[in-house]
Order: sequence, then structure tokens, then C-alpha cells
Amino acid sequence: MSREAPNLVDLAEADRHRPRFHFVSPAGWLNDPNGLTQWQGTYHLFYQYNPASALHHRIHWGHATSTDLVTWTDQPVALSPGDDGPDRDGCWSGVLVDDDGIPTILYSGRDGDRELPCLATGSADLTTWVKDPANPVIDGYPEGLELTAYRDHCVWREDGRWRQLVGSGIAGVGGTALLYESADLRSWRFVGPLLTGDAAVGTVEGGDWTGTMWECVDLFRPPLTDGVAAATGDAGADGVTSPVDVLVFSAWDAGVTHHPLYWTGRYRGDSFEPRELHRLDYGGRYFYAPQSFRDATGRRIVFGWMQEGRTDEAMVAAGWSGVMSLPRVVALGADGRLAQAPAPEVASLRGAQQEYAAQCLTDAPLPLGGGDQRDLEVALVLPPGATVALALAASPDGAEVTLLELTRAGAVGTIDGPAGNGTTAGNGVTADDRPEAGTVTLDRSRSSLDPTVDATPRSGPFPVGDDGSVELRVVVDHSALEVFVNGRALTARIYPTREDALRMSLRAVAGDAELRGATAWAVRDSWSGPRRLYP
Ligand code: DQQ
Repeated sequence: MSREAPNLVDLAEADRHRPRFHFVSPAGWLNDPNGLTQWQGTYHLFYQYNPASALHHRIHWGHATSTDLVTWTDQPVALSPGDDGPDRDGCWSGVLVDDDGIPTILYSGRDGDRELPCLATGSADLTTWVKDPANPVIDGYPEGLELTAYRDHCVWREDGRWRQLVGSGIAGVGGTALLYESADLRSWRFVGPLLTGDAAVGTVEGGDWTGTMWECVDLFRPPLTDGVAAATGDAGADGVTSPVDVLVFSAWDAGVTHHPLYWTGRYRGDSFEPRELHRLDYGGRYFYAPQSFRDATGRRIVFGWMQEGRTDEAMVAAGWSGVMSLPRVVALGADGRLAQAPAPEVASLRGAQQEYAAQCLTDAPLPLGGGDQRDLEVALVLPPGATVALALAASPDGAEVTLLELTRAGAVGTIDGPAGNGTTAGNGVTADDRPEAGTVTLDRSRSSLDPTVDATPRSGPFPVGDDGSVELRVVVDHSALEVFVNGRALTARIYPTREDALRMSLRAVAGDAELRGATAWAVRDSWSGPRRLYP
């Protein structure tokens, strides 16, 4: 008897909001990226998957492979919840490591409302997996700590032993990353909390609250962007030289997924000395639970889960839920922050191209073509005080439109406050001296005539070049939207109802903004052929 629910794949494929060049599950539910690796030349993307419905329940590990990071082949489901045992209620997030040639997954087995670390070993092609009979490999929370939750894994090899972080939270204190070590991946010694946040600091509204639990902790030493001197750092466990380490986590509280953040700092010995806390993506929960890996060329590549902005009922009706972001290359910039951009491979999906010449922008919209699969690059010069607005997914009558605004604060020589709020900082810093003089804002209040979809705004700061230069990249794939502004990312979902809500245009809202040039591409589907719920 077939295990496939009738028509779930057909239902999903018929949905106009379903992306065509982002990775999505065959149908049903998708959330976190897991087990990211490049194994003998092939990229492997595992993901949290419920093939039975478009809701989060009894999570499996879906699996797909790629040789180019953008076109994927479905592989058999890698892990399914056991009939009994420590993962009977789900195989939650985890990672894949190379244990002396044996592909090995560490994941969170869910039993009831609690997760514990489990292990599975794979065939040489990573398509069949055997769970360790001794699971869970850590059979309880560490003694002496009152934890809010305990799951997800970051595992690496260092000085001849394995080290692991488990995401957690200390009740009454804040989120934490718990450090363990092991000789064999199966027997683990608890070292202690590597770093613990303070849930009394920060605000959800500001997007920098660290939550009461850290999901999907990910520690890595980022490569440097071009132009940053490598001599300023020392080599980490994987040989990357960088002045800082980065600890990425997703702030969670009482069942609510908030946003991804990262600490920069230095991982040394058994501790992480934090320096700065930053938002990884201004979309908040629309780029959640990211996981990264280092590929054969030394790039640090990140995928994140683009959650839905529609109701459970709408997801079930659509037959699918959840989008994997495009692969992003992240590197450390001269300002000590992560710069992000879609992997260059994404450009291989580009088709018909339109170019737009340099010109001064006015309040008359400059049409930039349209379609629901678009990739747009815009080079701008924003003088102090200038604002431009990019209209996306706009219907001709303007009934539906998504607005992306880029603003550069202040006027040269004036003293004002943080970008965009017009208050006085009183610190003698001019707008041009501030490292992050730009603000990107996404206004979805008119994105959809459907009143049930999320329309809350998003925004965050970005650095502006000395000459006012701003490099904007916008990728639209039906409901999936990824925006990059001078290396800062803002991810969201939009659900226009109108078939003709396809147009893009750019205009000046304030100041003498200049267009240096723009190119817009149609983007091809990255999928072909039928998909199966249980490949
Ligand atoms: N999703 C997984 C958890 C993780 C959360 C469950 C983050 O392991 O903490 O599907 O989205």
C-alpha cells in the first residue's frame, strides 16, 4: 500500500505562492536545514520534514543532493521517527560529521515533550542511515542546571577530540550553548555552558532579544571578505584565519520562534569571550534556524528556514509549508560583522535580462520589469537624507504592492540620532561618520488583499559606502523574498492575491538619489519532473 497521502504533491504544486527556484519539500512541512555538508563533491541538504501534512508533527529528515547548490535531486527520507525509542515523536535538528570516513548524524530525538541527542551512521552515498542502538548518546540533561529546553547540535573536531554544543536555556537567566566533548561521538563529557545570554536585556521589537532558549547554535570561524587583512587573526580548528569567531543562534521563548542572532567574539579553551551581538537577518522568523557549513573551496555557506506568513489553515489547504533560503555565502567584513550574499551559483538560473542605465531618480517610478521569478541588482548612490523606494509585486492599479525603502540618515555636517529616527544622539557624530547610516525597511501593509496573512513591517541598519554607494540585490520567487543591502540581509514572505501583482519600479522619495545602473533577470525554475512525498 502506498504511504503517500492522495494529491498532497499535486495540491502543493498547484499553489501560486510556491517558489520555483528555492528548495521546498515535495509537499507537506519543511523547517530547519540539517546535516549540511559537501561530501565527495556533492552537496547534501537534509531538512526537517513532515511528509504527512503541512504542519509541524512527527518530524523526519528529508534529504536532497546537488552538485551546483541550486538544482536539487530528492533522495530517500534519511531519518524517520522510531516506532518506539528515544525518537518516537520526531527526529529533530542536527548535523552531519565525517567520523574518519563514516558519515555520522547527531540529531535530537524527541520523546514526549523532551529531546535528547541521538546518533546515526550512513552508507557511503549518505542515503541510508542506521540509528545507534545505544541512543540516546546523552541520556539526560546535565546535573545541577535547571534548563528550559535542550536540543540541536553543533559538532566539530578539535585537537584530536570531538566537541559539541547543544542549544539550551537556563531557567531565570537566558539562552545558552552547552559544551560537551567526546573521543568517539558516543560517550560525552559535559564541560559547561560555553556562553549564556541574559533574557532581561534587549527587546523583541528591536530584534535583538536573546530569548530564554537558543535553538540551532552554530559556532564557526568566518572567512574574511576581500580586502580584510588575514594577518589580523589566528587559525581555528578548520584552518580558517579570522580575528573573530561567530556563534549563531535562534532566539526562542515559550514555543515562539523569534529571530536569528550572532555573537562575535573569541572561542578559546572552554569559553567564548563575546564582543558584539548582531541580528543575522532583519526578517526575524522568516530566516530562522540557520545552519552553515564550509565547502571544499573554503566558503562558509548558510541556509535558513523561511517560515510561512499565513495561517495553519492556509498552509494545510496549500498542501505544503516552509521554504529553504537560497544558499548564502557569509564572510567577515572590515567592520567586524558578517556580510551575506546569495552564492554566485544562483546566477546560473538567470534567464532573460534587462539593463537600466545610470540616471538621477525622481519621484516618477522607473519601471524595472516584472514577474514572479526575478533577480534584481541595483547600484545606487544615496546622499545624506536621501530615500528611495522599490515597489515589488505591485498590481498596475497599486491595490497590492510591497515596498522596500532605503534611507540614508541625516544631512552632511548635521548631528542626529540612530539612522532614521531623527533624534539627537548628542555624541558629536555626524551622519556620515556613523558606521551604519542606512536603514532598509520592508512595508508589507499592502502586499496582499488577504487580511489573514502577516503584514508586519521589517527593518534594520546597513552600512553606506564612503561615496554613498549602495548595492541592492532583490530576489523574488513567488512568496519568497530575499533582500541584500550592502551585505545585510532581510528575508520575508509575501502573498499577493492578484495575478497581475508582478511589477517592479524604483523612485526617489527624498533627496537626490542616483541610479548607477540596474539589471533585472527572469529566473528559471530549478525543479523539473514530478516529486514524491517519500522519495
Ligand atoms: N526546529 C527543530 C528543533 C529546533 C527548531 C524541530 C528550530 O530541533 O530547535 O523541528 O526551528
